[in-house]
Amino acid sequence: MKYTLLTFTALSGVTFAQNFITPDSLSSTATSNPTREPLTAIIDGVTDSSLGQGVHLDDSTNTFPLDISFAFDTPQKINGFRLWNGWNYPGSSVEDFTLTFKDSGGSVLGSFSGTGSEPWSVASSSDFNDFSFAAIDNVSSIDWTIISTTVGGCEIREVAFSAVPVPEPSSPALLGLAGLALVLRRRK
Ligand SMILES: [Ca+2]
Repeated sequence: MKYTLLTFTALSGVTFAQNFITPDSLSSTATSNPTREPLTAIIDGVTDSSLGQGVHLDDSTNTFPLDISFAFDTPQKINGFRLWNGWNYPGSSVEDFTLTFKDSGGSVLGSFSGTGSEPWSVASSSDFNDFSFAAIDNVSSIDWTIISTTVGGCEIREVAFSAVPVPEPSSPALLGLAGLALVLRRRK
């Protein structure tokens, strides 16, 4: 029975929930509507549709495709993208886009293409587009190319990326796995 307990410990310490992180910085030549907010409003951690929490990139001041580059202070293993698409003006959001993942030297590690969808009404914090893909390791920067938009540009409240957590050596998961390995060795 002791063996069963150790096995359970190993499984209970492993978490499969997605862990969303905000990029540490961004750069772009895009121009946010001057009556609205700076581009950094899409990585300020605020996802609701109140004024001041998102950007409006209209096609009178921007040319699409349009690039926004995100950077992380430490390399990340990325397996998902969450886009709080649209803001408080239904009919203006990101449609086709590409994400290009790069390492700290600027070499391309992989890419992902997706299509955003417009919130059906004024957007709420829980109203986002989720995209999942095979994990890409050692990502230091991500180029987000917005290829097409709904009507006359797009509004974006926030972006985040799903990062695969690196387990701490002292975490219950590793202790459990070590215990399981010990039991398997003893069983031989
Ligand atoms: Ca925001």
